[in-house]
Amino acid sequence: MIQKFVADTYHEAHLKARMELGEDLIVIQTKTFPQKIWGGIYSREVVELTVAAARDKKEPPVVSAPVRPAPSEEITSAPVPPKAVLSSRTAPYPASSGATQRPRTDAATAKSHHTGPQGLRRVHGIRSNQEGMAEPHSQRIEEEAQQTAKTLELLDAIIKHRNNKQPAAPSTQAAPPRMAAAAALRPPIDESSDRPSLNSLEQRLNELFSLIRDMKTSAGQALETQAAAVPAGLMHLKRQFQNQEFPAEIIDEFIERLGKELPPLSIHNEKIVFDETAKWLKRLLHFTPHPQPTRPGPQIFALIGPTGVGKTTTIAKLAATYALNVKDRKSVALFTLDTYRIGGTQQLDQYANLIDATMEVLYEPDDVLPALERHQDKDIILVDTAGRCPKDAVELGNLRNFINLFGPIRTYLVLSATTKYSDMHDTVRRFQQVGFDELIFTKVDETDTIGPLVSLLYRTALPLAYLTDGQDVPDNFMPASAEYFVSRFAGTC
Ligand SMILES: Nc1nc2c(ncn2[C@@H]2O[C@H](COP(=O)(O)OP(=O)(O)OP(=O)(O)O)[C@@H](O)[C@H]2O)c(=O)[nH]1
Ligand SMILES: [Mg+2]
Repeated sequence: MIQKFVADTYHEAHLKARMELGEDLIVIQTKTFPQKIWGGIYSREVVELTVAAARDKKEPPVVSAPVRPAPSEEITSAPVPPKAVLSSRTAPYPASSGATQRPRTDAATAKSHHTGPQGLRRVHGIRSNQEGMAEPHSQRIEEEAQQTAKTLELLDAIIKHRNNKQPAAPSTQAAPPRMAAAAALRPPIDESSDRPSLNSLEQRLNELFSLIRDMKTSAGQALETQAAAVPAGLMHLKRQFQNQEFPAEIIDEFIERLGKELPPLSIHNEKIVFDETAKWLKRLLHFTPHPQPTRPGPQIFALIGPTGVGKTTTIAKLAATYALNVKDRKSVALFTLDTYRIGGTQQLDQYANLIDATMEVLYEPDDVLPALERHQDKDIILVDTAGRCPKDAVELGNLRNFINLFGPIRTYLVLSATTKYSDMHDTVRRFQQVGFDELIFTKVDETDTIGPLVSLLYRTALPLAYLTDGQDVPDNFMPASAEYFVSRFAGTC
């Protein structure tokens, strides 16, 4: 039985169809068109679904009919099992596990078996969600149409595959692929009742199950052959990069470069590839802890960065490494510009007391020069700053003006290792407005993967000065080195 349902949204039309025809229905076509309202003064876009019912809603299921094969691991893990094919035709958006996935209220409805008032309430909720989306109505319908087209393409491929393996019925063979796909879903035309139609449909579904299983097996074999073509050493390395969450584009670049730069014989041996890669990374990345004084007078260091990344804690650790170094003890003064955050100055004051250093609070630009004059006798001056949102260009501009007042100064951009790669990259780009010389990575203890950190160093070519791996002051602080990353990469620390 084929029927048309018209409603404001796809969901409403689909719900109407389910209320009318039951759950076993197939959407044959989705169309939108303007419908005149208010005596033809305005028009609005409506959705029309053409739907085929597999059986009468009121008729009980046919017990003796062939049913779906019992779920096996192979079938449930198939890329697009027939059940999914059918439901993806009815789902308004393609299912996706990506971060950009839409709110899946639509999928909830597609799975829902509720009809009547309860089902209706759910759909109203979804509709208001949709209306809140920026995306225009017609674009959503277009996505639905694309999804349907993709499903049909898949079915075409399945049917071609079947035709290659075993001659199909003459009617299907003669039909063009798109029609053949539709024919695979359609019950026979000469049905005299709904029951043979259901039997036929379920039989076709069973055929599709076994065809998809075949396709999955041959696709798997093709992939294995392809993998065999990549040298074992590089293949293993690629998996290590993936485990360490290097971004995909960086992995491709690394593997390509390494394939060219490593000695040809080494790329088949996992151990040699690893050792050569470690050497390669050491040459490529820059590590610059403990700068040597370049002029007389105090060396001035400032830490800048987004909020809460650990700037103040790291200043305290850095101050302690200079002030508590028994072999080469330095006199240290701590300055803070963080009068913005409640408790910002007290936090640094407590750390200053711990290492017996002087602390100055600089409230405004005019405070900078007198404070510098008071501490000309110091070896090291460390300047703490308030955390700034990387997207706040005005605040970043103010910070730059303040920092420029110090004259020659070494500035570190502090980044938390728990930040995702794209955000770190963006922060680096935006803080270039303030200006900085090196990076510090904090909170490396809070992540299992170093891929984003190494990738950032590789992509920006910025030097890394220090790493911090815990909250304890003065511990949990270390000069940056290639060895640290290599041993984390090897999983030995
Ligand atoms: N696990 C871990 N926590 C850290 C590390 N460094 C700092 N923290 C913690 O991170 C939190 C924020 O540290 P702060 O030093 O106040 O950060 P901040 O960047 O100065 O913050 P704002 O001044 O507010 O921008 C505190 O709870 C610290 O103990 C680290 O290496 N590992
Ligand atoms: Mg702070």
